[in-house]
Amino acid sequence: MSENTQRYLVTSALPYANGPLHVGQISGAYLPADIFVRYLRMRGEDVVYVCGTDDHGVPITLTAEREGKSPKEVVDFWWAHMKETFDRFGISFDNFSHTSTEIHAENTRHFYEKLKSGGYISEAESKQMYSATEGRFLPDRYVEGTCPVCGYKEARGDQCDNCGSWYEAYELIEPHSKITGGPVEVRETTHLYFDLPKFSERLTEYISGQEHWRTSVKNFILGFINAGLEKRPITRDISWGVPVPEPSFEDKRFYVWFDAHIGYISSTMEWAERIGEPDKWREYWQEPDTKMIHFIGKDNTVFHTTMWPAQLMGVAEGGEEPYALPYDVPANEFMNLEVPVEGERRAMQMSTSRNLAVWLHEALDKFPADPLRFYLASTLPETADVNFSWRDFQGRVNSELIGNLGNYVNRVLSFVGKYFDGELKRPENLPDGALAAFSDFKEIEARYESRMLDERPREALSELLAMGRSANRFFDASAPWKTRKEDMELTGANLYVCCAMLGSIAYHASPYVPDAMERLRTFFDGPMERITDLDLPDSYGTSGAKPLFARIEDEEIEAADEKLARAVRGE
Ligand code: B3M
Ligand code: ZN
Repeated sequence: MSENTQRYLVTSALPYANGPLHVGQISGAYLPADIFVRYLRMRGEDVVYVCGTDDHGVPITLTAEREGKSPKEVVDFWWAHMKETFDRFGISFDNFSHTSTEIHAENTRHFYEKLKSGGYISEAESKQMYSATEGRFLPDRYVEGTCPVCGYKEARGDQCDNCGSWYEAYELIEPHSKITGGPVEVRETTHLYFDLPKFSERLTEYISGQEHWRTSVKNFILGFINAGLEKRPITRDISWGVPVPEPSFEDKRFYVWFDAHIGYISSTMEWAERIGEPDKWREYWQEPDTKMIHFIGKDNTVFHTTMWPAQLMGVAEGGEEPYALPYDVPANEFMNLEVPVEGERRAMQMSTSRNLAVWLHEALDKFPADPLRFYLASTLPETADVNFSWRDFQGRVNSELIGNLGNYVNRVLSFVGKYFDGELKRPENLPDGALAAFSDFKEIEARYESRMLDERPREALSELLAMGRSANRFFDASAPWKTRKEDMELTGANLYVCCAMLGSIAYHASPYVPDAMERLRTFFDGPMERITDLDLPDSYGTSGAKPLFARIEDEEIEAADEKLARAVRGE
C-alpha cells in the first residue's frame, strides 16, 4: 500500500434471499455504497467492496413454507436473481457471496467458540411463543402482534418495523401466529445467550468517540445502550441455519443475527481466495488503519452498532485475531412511494406483500440503469425519509441529467465537431475568464470531494450539478456561436476550456452514471480528470457528439404510475 493510499472495506447490508430487490433497499444500502466505492477506486484508494445474501432466519423459512419449497431452493433462486439485478444496475461488488456456505458456517462456529472461551456465552431457560395447533415453537417473525413500545399493529416477533425497538416476542400485545393467525402461548425452552451487557462500557466508549458518525445514528444508539442492554439469545428452535456446536443443541440453529454480520468476513475471505491471496482478507479486517464502513438501512442500526462490534471486541480479545471495529455505519432513512390515488398524489409506505413497491428488476426492464441511478442518488434518504415518485424521476432526469449535464456535453462537442473538425489544439494562452472559471470549478470540486468522503453521495451530486451549471454559464458567456464569425482562435480557446470542464464533469459523474461515461469515452478524446489535477493536454478531440441519455416520456411515467395505482386498488 502506497503512503497516500487509504485502505477501505465497504459493505452493503446482506439482503435476505427471499424476494426481489426494491428501490427502497437500493437507496438505503446499495447505491450509496456503490457510488462511494466507485469514487474511491477512481482516486486510486485501496478498496474492497463485499456483500452477499443473508440466507438464514425466519424470513427465509417463512417464504419457503408459503411457497412449498425448501429453504435452500428459496435462497439459491433469489441469490441468482439478486446477483443478476445488481449486475444490471451496475452495483460493482468485488464479491457477492451468501451465508449458506461451509466457510461461513465454520466462521460462525469459530466466533461462537471464541466468545464462549471469553466467558460471554451462557445457557438459560427462556420463554418462547409456542403454537399448540401447529405443534412447534414460533420464533421471531412467525409471531406478530402490537408493538409494546409504539403501538404499531403489525409488529414482528423480534423487532418493530415502525419504531425499531427490540423486544421478546412475549412482550407483544395480542401476539398471534403469522402463519395461521391463531393463538400462541408461552413455553419454556433452552437457549444460548450472548452477554451483551458486559460490553456496555466498551460500546459507549467506542461510539462516543466516533466524531464523524451521523448524529442521528450516534444519539439513537447511545440512548439505546444507556437504557440498559440485555443478554441476547443467539439460538432458535428452528431447523434452518448454522448448526450449534453443542450436543444438547442439535435440533436448534444459531439466530440469524448471530451469523449475519460474520457474512461480511466470509465474503471477504471468498474474495481473497478467488484472487489467489487467501490471507489477504486479514488486511481489511485486522489492520487498525483500515476504514471499515457498513452501509445499511436504519432498521439494521441496532445490530450493527451493538451486537456486531461486541462480537468483534470479544473475538479480538487476547490479540490473536485483532479485529478492528467499524469506522462508520452510515444508516439511511426510509423511502416511501408517491402514488396517484383518486386524483391526488399520496405518500405511502412500500408494502412488499401488497406488491406496492417499485421492483428494481422491473424498473430496469423499462429504463436503463443510469437514469434510475441518477434519480435515486438525487433522492437518497441521507437525512430524512424521502418519497420515490415516477413524476419526479421524469422531471429530474429530463431537466437535470439531460438538461444540465447531457446538454453541456452535447453543446460543446457538437461545436468542436462542426467548426473545428473534431480537434482543438491547446491555445498559446488561456482566454480571459478561464482562470476565474477554473478556480470556481476547483471550489466546487473540493466541496464534492468532501461530501463524497463524508459518505454523502446525494450532497456530492448537488455539487456535480453545480459544476454543470458553472460550465454551462461559461459556455454561454463565451458565446461561441457569435465569436466564431469574427475570431476562430478565441472561439477555439474558449471551447478548449469548456472541454477541460467537460472532463471534470465526466470524472465526477462516473460513479453515478457509469455506463454513459463509458460511452462518452468513445467520442470524447481527452482526460476525464479533476481540473485540480489537470495538466492541460495538447489537444481535445471528438468524433462527434451522440446523445448520452434518452428523454423520459409522459406515457412511460403514466404506465409506471398506473401500475402502482393498481396495487393500491388491490388489482
Ligand atoms: N438481512 C436485514 C435486512 O435485509 C438483514 C441485514 C443483514 S446485514 C448483516 O434488512
Ligand atoms: Zn414499535
